[in-house]
Amino acid sequence: MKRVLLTPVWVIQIFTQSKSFTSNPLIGSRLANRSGLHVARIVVAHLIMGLRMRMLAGGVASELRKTWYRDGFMVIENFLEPEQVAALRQEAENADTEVRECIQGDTLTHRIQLDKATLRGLPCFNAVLNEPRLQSLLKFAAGKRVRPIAYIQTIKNGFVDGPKDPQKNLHSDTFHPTMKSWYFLDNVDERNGPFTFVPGSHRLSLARLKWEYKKSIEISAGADRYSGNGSLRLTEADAAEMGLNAPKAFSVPANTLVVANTHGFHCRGEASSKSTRTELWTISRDNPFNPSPGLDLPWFDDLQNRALAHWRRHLDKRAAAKGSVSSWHLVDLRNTIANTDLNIDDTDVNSNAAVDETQGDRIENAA
Ligand SMILES: O=C(O)CCC(=O)C(=O)O
Ligand SMILES: [Fe+2]
Repeated sequence: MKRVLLTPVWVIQIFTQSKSFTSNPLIGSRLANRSGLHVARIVVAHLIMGLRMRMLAGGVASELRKTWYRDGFMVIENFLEPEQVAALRQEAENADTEVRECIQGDTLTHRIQLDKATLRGLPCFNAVLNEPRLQSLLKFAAGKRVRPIAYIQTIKNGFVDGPKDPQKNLHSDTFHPTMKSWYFLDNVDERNGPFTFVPGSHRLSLARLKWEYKKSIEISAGADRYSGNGSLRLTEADAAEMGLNAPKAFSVPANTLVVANTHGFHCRGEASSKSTRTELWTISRDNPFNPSPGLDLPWFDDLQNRALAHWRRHLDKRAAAKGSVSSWHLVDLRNTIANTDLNIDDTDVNSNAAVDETQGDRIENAA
């Protein structure tokens, strides 16, 4: 009965950004993927998102555009004035607001969601996020006029005992072009785990499509949890099979902006010691089958942030009812280390989300 009721939802999801092979039996159908469903979704999504990026390319320097299309990333050093960097650092350090934490392997990720109310208390972050130069780059890269969701994010490498951080394995976030950005407030190098990207791996070569076809059939028959969620992992043999470039680690000074199409293969580089990395981080994800890049409406931006915050609180309550905490639980920063024996309800990683970012983001962070 449940199957009958859910079938129309599963069919509709094929035409959205839904990516999980495990929660949608059509997306995860061996027969459908043998017939080319996964590959067809990739090709159509890439064509549409490519057009959407071109619609928003106007305000972006041609050199940057070229590297974006060719490499799948843009890097701008010395993005802000030194006084702005110092002011942002101070605001990030003193921010007295809600902090959420996700524990993955031996790494903690702390996030402050930069919604309207929070930004009122963080005027420097607010000013930077409103810079047209930043917004036009992010909108172009995302192929979407709606502003990305923004956070102050701190990665805390080696802060808990645990297995390897799963974000440190090369992966593609999802089957379609999608944007994330990092504006680093710290110097980044092998000590604190640089963002790492395989140049050109966002492009659809014939070899990539063959690999995706083969993988989609394999994953439909059962796979590791992350690939099953639609974030395909990359092994060395896979990279050789597709003739991919060597991964490039972004060891960059503080005050560098990195924007990446995380459909391309990427990971967080290994960190050589217990260390932290703080950044202004943004994510934008959309239905890649919708040809419209949408509109930048402040009320809609506010609404998506509220919906996300609401969803997180809902997951908190649901986990609390089971005597656990949600995978992105609230933390008292003065007490971070005491959090390591939490009972975490990570079933929320698979639950349907009210906002696209919520689902993509949580699955990413399980990625
Ligand atoms: O933090 C990083 O360097 C990359 C993590 C990652 O894979 C992601 O945010 O999608
Ligand atoms: Fe990722």
